[in-house]
Amino acid sequence: MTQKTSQAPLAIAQLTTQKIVVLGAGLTGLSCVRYLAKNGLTCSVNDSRDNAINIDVFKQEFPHTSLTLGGWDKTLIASADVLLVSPGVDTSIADIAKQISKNCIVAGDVELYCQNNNTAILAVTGSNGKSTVVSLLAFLGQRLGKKVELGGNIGVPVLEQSQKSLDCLVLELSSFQLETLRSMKAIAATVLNVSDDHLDRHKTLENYAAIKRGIYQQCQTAITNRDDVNTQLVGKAQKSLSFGSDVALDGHFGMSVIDGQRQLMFGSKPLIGVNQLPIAGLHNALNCLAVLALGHSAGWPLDEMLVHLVEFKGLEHRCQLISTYKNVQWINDSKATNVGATLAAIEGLAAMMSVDNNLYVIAGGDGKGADFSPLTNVFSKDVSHVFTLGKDGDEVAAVANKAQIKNSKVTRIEQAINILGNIVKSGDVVLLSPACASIDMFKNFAERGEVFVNAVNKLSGENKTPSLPEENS
Ligand code: UMA
Ligand code: ADP
Repeated sequence: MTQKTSQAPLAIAQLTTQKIVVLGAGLTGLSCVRYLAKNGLTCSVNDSRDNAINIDVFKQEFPHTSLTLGGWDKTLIASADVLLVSPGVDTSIADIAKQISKNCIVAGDVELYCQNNNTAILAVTGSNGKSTVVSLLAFLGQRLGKKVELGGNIGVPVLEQSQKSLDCLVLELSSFQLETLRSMKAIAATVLNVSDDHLDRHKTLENYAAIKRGIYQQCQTAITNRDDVNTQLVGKAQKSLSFGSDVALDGHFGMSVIDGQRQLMFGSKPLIGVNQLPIAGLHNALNCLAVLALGHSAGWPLDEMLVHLVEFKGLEHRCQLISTYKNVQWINDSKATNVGATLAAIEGLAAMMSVDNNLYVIAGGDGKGADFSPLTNVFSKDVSHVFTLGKDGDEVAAVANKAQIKNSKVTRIEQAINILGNIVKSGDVVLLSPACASIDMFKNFAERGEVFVNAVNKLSGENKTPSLPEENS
């Protein structure tokens, strides 16, 4: 498949004579249609699912746009000069790949945005931590009085931000979005980490990591993670800097232990104690370093960022402390939908715990074909007991058996919480970190997290000492 060679073939002025086909009628697809319509351009939309969208609602908003549902329209795809592809649509499948004409431009919404906007971009990808990092970065930018907004995989299609005049767009990018992106010139870009995810589409970890590293193309500063070789820059960027959990060289971000306290560092300058950070765990300390590196690359003063860093509240369902009932930390990490996230949560929390206390983990769900064996060592080293549930709970149990730790099968999260209510002691930690998608038992990870929170609240509520009736004055 060859691409047209002109500098900005997706510039609006170039598109007026082109036949544009949008694949996928979800958030991204509709944002493309809306953006094109605002610029006086028409297109056709094709979605392979029957009930992808309410046709009447679509026709009301886009009366001049044709819509084909219920299968890939091969003739339509073959006729396209430009295919705008939604991230969830895999163009390598035969029904699409075989139809794409020789000169057709295949691009995503972010490419369309970049060819038509000069807004400064700070770009973030990685297998885990993207949403945390972009949210904290945007929070700091806003606290510093800048017009900063979030876009991309976090849930706001980038073209929805295209009408606003911003100082900076903080962009979360998935591997799916990076696959069709060529023209982004970010002020700074980072790959936070790479671990197994989406291999059903990208096939190998090497391929997936290479797609992620595509974020560095044409960026001014590439920000890499010294702890993760898969994030390293191959080739050149104008500038590069790094972060990591080791001691930092001058001009880079790292960690050192000073007077017994682990500190975030910029070169030899201590920035803030890890125990003062608003989000827990070593993985979140690394996330904070990535945020500081990104902000620093954008010229935001480090001292000012540090003032506001401590005000960040963290995101729901990501290693979120939701109760201290019985002086136990009850932690909701329902967003841990892959093995890498659970590994980070266990290692990060265990590093902060006394050896006398127990870490209890609730895990399992839909493993998406992942290999759970990387959990064996941390289970054996850091975890006392695993409660397994869901479609692939038995696979998690097999790893717990190999690690020679206690494990119990439960059918519901509430059942695990009720058992835990009777066995936890002061100083212990209970962690919901499934290492799996939630789709086998719940609508999404948020619903799974809420079930955990409600079960803990119910347990602590039921066991509260009844308050005395108010005295009459
Ligand atoms: N569709 C088909 N055939 C397919 C697959 C999808 O027709 O084979 C259609 C669906 O019927 C649906 C539409 O495509 O109508 C959905 O498109 P999409 O899956 O690309 O989803 P969008 O609604 O456009 O949302 C996408 C991202 N979704 C995915 O990457 C799967 C959202 O990330 C993102 O927030 C949004 O664009 C805005 O940028 C979600 C996600 O799950 C949160 N991301 C993955 C992740 O974080 O792991 C990558
Ligand atoms: P993403 O947007 O990449 O999915 P989130 O910030 O939503 O990332 O976090 C997803 C999961 O990954 C959560 O379980 C969280 O605790 C875990 N996590 C966050 N940061 C990291 C990191 N740097 N390394 C590994 N896991 C992480």
